[in-house]
Order: sequence, then structure tokens, then C-alpha cells
Amino acid sequence: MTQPVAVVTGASSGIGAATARRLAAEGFEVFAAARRLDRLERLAAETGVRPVELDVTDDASVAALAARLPECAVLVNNAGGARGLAPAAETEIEDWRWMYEVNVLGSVRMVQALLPAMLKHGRGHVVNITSVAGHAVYEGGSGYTAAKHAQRALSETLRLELNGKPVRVTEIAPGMVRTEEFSLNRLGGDADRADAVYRGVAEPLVAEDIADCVAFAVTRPPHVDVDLLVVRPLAQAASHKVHREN
Ligand code: 8X3
Repeated sequence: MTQPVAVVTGASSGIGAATARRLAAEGFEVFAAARRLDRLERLAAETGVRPVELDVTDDASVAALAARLPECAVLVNNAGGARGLAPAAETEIEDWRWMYEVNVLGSVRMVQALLPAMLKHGRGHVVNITSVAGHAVYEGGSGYTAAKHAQRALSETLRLELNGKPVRVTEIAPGMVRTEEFSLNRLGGDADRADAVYRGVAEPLVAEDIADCVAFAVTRPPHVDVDLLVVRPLAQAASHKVHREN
């Protein structure tokens, strides 16, 4: 029996890498896609996933991946990220543009490219990794919360438009997840500020916690659509309300 195909974007680290690893363990043939092929090759050697160089902001790159996949069962739109924590009035327009390109337009491009392969498979599942930032705004988060709200709007619109077709749409909205790169990228590589995001938090989520949610959603029976999972660490009651121990 051939294995169902799952595509995971942003698979070179963090939630994407953990999801690729987990879906391979669940029996999917996983195409682990990202820009950094060297990292993907290491993941592939460990887990048997197929490494694919992909830039979700580039039409040709996305089309090249789609051309390799006549059928696809699951698409996990995980590629994304945040840039900056400045007040809106002081943000860089370029940061807004980058966040919109990767989080939002990257997801749209992937859906457009892979939907035919999902329909060919006879069943499909789009899993969008958004954020609690797609559900509430917070100071310093303007460009990121705007992009994540848009990615959330895409998830909800798709579910309406695909009604009647055998394609599920799940949004997973993580809160504070401690990964190697998320805060470091957001803060321009400032390791001290990145560490401070998690300082005193007993147990932030880890990438595997979100991979677990993806695995749950995609392994439900086909008639069950998990619309939305909002997942935070116990210490985070809201984006701005985090219990920290000294
Ligand atoms: C990451 C969670 O709280 O930094 O998507 O917006 S948060």
C-alpha cells in the first residue's frame, strides 16, 4: 500500500521539523520543505523524510514542488515567523511586507498549488499553523498579529469555499513555543532578548507539543474536521499574561 503524502513547509527547524518527524512516524510519506536544504538533509537522514528545497515566497519554487506531487493528502503550512517588536508607529514597512509574504501569501500559494493534488488523492487536509497572535493583538505585535489574523481569515474562508469537497481545513494557533529560532529571528539575532521572552516561564510549549496537535488533527476519521486548536503553555493565560517564576 502506498503511503499518503504530507507536505510540511518551514521544515528545517522548530515546529516544522518536529511535525515532519512526527508525520513520518504516523506513516506518511513526508516531503519536508524549506529553503535550507542542508538542515533538511540531516532531518532526512534521521527520519526518512524527503528533503525539498522550497521558498514559499517564490511562484516557481512552489510550482516545482507541486509538479513532483501528483497526489497529496496533507499540507501543513508552517513556514512563517515574526520580525520586530517595535510599536506600530516605529515598525519597519519591510518587516510587515516580509511577514505578510511568508505567513499569508506563502500559505495561499501552497494551497493553490496543491489543492488539485489533494482532490486527485480523493481527500485532502490543509493545516495552517497560525498563532494566538491571529486571535488577539498585543503591543509590539502589530505586523505579526496582522499577518496571523490574515492567515486565520484564509483558513476560515477556505473551509467555507471547500464545503462539499473532501478537503478538511484545520487551524492550529500556538501560544508561547520555545524553539531555537522564533524569538531569535524576531529580535534580529539578539540572543539575550530572545532568551528573556521565556525567562522564568516554567514550561513553555516545545515544537513537539504542536506536532502532536497536527498529528491528532490529521489522524481523525475523514468526516471529522478539527476546525481550530488554540494551544498555550499552562503559564500563559493570554499573550500578555504570563506567569514567571523568579
Ligand atoms: C507566537 C506566539 O505570543 O509571540 O506565535 O505571538 S506570540
